[in-house]
Amino acid sequence: MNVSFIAKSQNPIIQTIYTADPAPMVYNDKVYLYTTHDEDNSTWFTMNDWRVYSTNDMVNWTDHGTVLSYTDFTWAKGDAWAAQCIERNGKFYMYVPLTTKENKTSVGVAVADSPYGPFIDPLGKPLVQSGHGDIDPSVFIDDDGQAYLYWGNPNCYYVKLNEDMISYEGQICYVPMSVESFGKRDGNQERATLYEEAPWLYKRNDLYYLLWAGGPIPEHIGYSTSNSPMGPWKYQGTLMEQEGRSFTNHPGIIDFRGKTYFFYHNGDLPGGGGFTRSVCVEEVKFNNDGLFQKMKMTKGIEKGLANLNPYVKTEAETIAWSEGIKSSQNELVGVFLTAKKDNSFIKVRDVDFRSKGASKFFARVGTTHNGNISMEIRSGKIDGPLLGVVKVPRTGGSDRWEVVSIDVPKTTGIHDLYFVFKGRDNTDVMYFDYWRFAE
Ligand code: FUB
Repeated sequence: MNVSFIAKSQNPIIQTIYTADPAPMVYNDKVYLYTTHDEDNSTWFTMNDWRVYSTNDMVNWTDHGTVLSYTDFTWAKGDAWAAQCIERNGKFYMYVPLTTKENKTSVGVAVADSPYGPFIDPLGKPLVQSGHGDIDPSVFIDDDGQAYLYWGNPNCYYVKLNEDMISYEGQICYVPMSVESFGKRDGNQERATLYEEAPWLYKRNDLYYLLWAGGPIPEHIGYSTSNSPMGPWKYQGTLMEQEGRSFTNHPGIIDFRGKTYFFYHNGDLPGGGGFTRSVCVEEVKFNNDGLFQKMKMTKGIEKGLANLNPYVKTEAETIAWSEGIKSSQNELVGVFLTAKKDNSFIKVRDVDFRSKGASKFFARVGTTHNGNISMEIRSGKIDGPLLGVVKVPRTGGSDRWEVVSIDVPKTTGIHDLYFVFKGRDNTDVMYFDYWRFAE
């Protein structure tokens, strides 16, 4: 990968682990991104848990680790596939598909007091089961307070959720799979329309949008609109054609600080593919009639929405771009980074030192190696001006840490920062938990 690509890339937005099935949520002027997690080297949808990331600026993303696992549901045997979380009255409801111990697909729900969890299963059983293809739940609360749960492959189902968000009213409804609603699929007897899976319900200016992954495989993203959250739906075409080395895709869309963002996944990370996917984001543009302008997969958001304050503790896992880094978590420090090899690095965008300037740097680090392990702090580019070098003490493991401090030349203004990890001939070079600058 050459330096100019590094400088410009924001997509995929998570590089430290494989993530898929993005489910963004806006809460208290911040974006939370719930994802599924493809295990490394997967050759199937081997997925055990759900993760959450957050951002204040759409370019630096903080990894909050695993928030829920299929093992948190006593009745489930696996398949932690595409989920979505929503807030109501200060509680967070996460709708998840799971395979039951009886080998049936189902949708469960878990509740938390915070977007970071811990989430618990209030029912001790599935919330809803149609008997066929109960995957990919998507939740939406309309302006009148009525909540809807959509899901399903190859059928598309919905229920009206009760106000408690953990029960529903009436029967499971089938969305009619008509060509007018979902477009025509050629030559497939089983599916008459383009609808495959992954419904996502969204509203803008009184128009309801149902986004979905469309077939035949490899999937594209299509969408339909309606004047009601229950349809009837009118097919409006393709939002994003198939591309990006993954045979599935999955839509998620939010409004945030006056802009609209579309999340999806592809296989674009090194080692990526259909079972090792990565989440990406693009800004959405609308036509005057309210329909989407078709979009392509790009290198991502070019301009962040806010600067980052370096004078407060920043988690090492707040990252705009990284290479050669893995994230893990433990009881002691929560989520932390492991620099896997010499010259691996993370980039943090738009760090605002202001006019007062920084002259000290603190970081919590560790390594198992003796001597010659260091972390360079550079500004602007991976080989940009050197602000300092932290010599990393041998702590003995990721369960033992030291806070180190160094003086740095007075640094003012706004810069991208690069933390470059040095340890020639070593693997798992060092661990990095947090950093902070001071005057
Ligand atoms: O991630 C597993 C499955 O692949 C999801 O449930 C589908 O939407 C597709 O992305």
